[in-house]
Amino acid sequence: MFKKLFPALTAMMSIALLSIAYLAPAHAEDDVRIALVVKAMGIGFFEAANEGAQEAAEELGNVEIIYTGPTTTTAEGQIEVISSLIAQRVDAIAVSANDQDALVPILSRAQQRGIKVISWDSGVAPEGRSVHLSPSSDDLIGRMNVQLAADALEAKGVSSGQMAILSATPTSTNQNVWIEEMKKVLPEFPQLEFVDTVYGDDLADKSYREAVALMRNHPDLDVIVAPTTVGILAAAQAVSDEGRVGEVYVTGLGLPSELAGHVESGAMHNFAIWNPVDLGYAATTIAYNLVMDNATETSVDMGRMGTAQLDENGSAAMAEPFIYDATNVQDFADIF
Ligand code: RAM
Repeated sequence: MFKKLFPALTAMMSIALLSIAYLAPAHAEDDVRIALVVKAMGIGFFEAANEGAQEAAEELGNVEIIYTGPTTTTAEGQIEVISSLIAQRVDAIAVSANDQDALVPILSRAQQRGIKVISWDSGVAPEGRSVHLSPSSDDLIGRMNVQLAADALEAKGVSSGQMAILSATPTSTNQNVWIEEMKKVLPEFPQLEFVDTVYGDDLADKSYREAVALMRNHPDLDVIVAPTTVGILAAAQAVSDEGRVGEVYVTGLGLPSELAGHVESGAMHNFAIWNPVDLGYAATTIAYNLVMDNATETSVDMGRMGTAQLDENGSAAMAEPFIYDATNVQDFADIF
């Protein structure tokens, strides 16, 4: 009897094993899979945010982070990436958007399929996501960038001067809001004459060329304000290469690890940024709590970063930016 049954049993067992192997997804069954979609791969700021996301994943225990994004900062590239994440049936998508409106249709589709969607850093319009996490309040960031330009004039030792903005892409939600806020407070800084805005698309080479062009088109330019980590680094390099250190100051938002040398060379006096590791950590924790149905209309927990207080649009701000100069930039250069 057993002899007869044995081959049949082993055949059944191997079919069962094969089908288990076939059906088993690459991730553990109960893992919460959170996709961190960035503006583009290869940007230090987002890599630091990914470190924070990994930290949150470890703390939460059953989270897998999928760190992804297009090769350049386009909405089309992000739409492709998001389509593939929908096909992979991730649990949540946390995106820093290249365009606040262009991503709405694909993210609405994700939401219809039960995927939780948040934006962080650079926002998506409310129809396309449930929560948006800004690094800090927009008006504070705008005012701070103008103040940094005024600080640069002081460092240069002039009482008034020209300032230009080198931004990321023309459709970048965060930079556009910050520039709007900068323009609102400019009248309070009569020493600053605002002369131009250009776009380096968060590409190192384009940002560099735009910075060089700014200096050529405005021979009396005193300050380049770049509210982007890619732009600020490229502009500092361009000022150095053009031999304009001490004449044109660069400031804005950047990473101590990338800029310490330029502060030392004198191409920059000071600059600001919030902690990008914390931002990735907070975004991941929010996404996780949404998946777990652990949020209310007005608040959601961000782990060690406290509680995000959501306004009527589901937006929250994380913390205040910090200012770096020759006295402290080295202390942070190893962290982000
Ligand atoms: C770049 C990106 C990002 C922005 C920072 C300051 O890394 O544009 O969205 O928040 O700069």
